Amino acid sequence: MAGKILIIGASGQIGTELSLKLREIHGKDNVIASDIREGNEELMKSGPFEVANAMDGELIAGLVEKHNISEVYLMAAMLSATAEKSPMKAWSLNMDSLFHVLNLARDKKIKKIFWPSSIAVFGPSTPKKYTPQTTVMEPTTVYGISKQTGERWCEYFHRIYGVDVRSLRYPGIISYKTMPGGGTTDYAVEIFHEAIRSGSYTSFLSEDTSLPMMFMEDAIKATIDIMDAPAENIRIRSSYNLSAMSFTPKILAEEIRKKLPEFRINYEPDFRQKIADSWPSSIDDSEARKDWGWEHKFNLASLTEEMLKGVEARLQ
Ligand code: AKB
Repeated sequence: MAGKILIIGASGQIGTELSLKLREIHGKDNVIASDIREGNEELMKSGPFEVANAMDGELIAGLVEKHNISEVYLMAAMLSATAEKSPMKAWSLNMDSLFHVLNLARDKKIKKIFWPSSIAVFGPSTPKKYTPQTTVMEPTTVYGISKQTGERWCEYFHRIYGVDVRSLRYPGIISYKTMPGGGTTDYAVEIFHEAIRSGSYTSFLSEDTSLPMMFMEDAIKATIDIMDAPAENIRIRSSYNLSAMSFTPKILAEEIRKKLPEFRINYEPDFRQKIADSWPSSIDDSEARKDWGWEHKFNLASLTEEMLKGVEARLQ
């Protein structure tokens, strides 16, 4: 690797585990974690950390120079549910931070960017089942609009300036090390914590709401795989569909009950139901499988087993 890696938004749900994995691969001093707030103990102890606001372009440029950075993973974002409460703030964070890193790459200060998109780029007029890579995209959430716009800009910077930017449309990501914050798919993480802590959970999505989901280990693998793939294999420079499984709260609860027979679930859909209803229920990710060999490992049964084990160990 010519330079070091900078992770912006390293204290978040995906940023934490991505930082840990990249440090394992490249060595701790070659991966600089940064976020507006410090992360959990495991992250803070694992290597260098810089407190930085992703919206401060000068600060980010300064970190790139100071640490001789060649690759940036921009994981900072305001997610779907929180963004609906502060639309302008979400737009500024999600777009400004992206422009800062795209401009650094255009100006040849960095060589490669990873930027996550989301299934939120799709909207109610998109085909809901096995949503194809290229289709109608009319997102109705602030978060979805910002991700779709970001995708267009990534492709533009690649086409016009030759920027090597790579992106994935993440489904809901399920993990136990760091809690997600402000997403619509968060129920699928909360449910495990409540199943172990109290034996019951009230879902903010209805029992039959099917959404695309993925275990964290697979999401990290996909992120590293797309970044490691030869540039010529990355034909899509907006963002790749990515999929592992789809399930509803009811199906997930049934899977949890196989291990914890006493577990109970109630349903009290709130404003997040509308967001979920506007998203695909399953995703066709054949382009990612074809172009750079994407394969997922975890299904509903193995994800549930890992989550119950992981959450239990953390709550002890
Ligand atoms: C959210 O629910 O907002 C995110 C996402 C699907 O991008 N987890």
